[in-house]
Amino acid sequence: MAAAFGRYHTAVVRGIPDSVRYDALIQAEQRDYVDVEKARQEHAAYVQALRDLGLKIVELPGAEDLPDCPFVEDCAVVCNGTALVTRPGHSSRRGEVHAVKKVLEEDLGLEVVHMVEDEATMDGGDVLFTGKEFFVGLSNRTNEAGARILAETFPDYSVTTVPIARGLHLKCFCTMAAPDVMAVGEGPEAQRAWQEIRARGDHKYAVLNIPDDGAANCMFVNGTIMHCAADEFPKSAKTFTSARLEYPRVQVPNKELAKVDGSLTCLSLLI
Ligand code: CIR
Repeated sequence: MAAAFGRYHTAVVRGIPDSVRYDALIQAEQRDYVDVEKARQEHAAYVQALRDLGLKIVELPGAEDLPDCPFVEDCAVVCNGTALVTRPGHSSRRGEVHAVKKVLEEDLGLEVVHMVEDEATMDGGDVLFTGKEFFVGLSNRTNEAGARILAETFPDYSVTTVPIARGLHLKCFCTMAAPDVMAVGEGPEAQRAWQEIRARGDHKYAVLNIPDDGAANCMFVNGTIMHCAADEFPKSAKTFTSARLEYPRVQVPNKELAKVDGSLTCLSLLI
């Protein structure tokens, strides 16, 4: 039986290692160095926001040899009591999945499927679940074989692939802001993805166009929208404020980890 959309009881998060500053993967050619102490403060505010929404927090310790380990979303896709543990697209991130798998299986009692095929890759940041179907970004990190394994793991839902030519993941610029409402960045790649979703998805969604692509990464958790902070994305924060959405909202800071392409969704696995 499918749970109501956006209802969760537990969040898995992971601490920030010092190595995030120099060694985390980046898309930009020039590194803008993460202030690790500030990143930890922002992460704590994010975790507190989830706690305030009623979630139990399970925090894995950060690992210095895994600089991208705080981005736990990429390690698994969790839906209706089953977790598909992924095979991340970048080889430097493959070691992250072991601790995540252990906690999902042993501590949280989920049924775990592990993507082990050599040719399959997937980052959870490419997997958008609407409550009714999945969209999977085909990016540098996620491929067709990964999407096929997702479809086999969750046979109750259709899986539609969306090509991503630029940017890291589908959810970098397209997420669910509320039930049946998609937040989509106004940039060309985001809009292209939205046109694919609209044309090829099985269900209809309203769209909330967000001026900054990075701010279109928001979360709908237990009836509340978690979104970007006004001092980071003034125009986009205003869009969330003035949109006629019938849900309470909370702003969450994410300035530091955004420097290494971290977004709000990527910092937790919601169960
Ligand atoms: C990476 O490039 O893999 C990390 N620096 C950022 C991952 C962000 N993940 C996500 O948005 N789901």
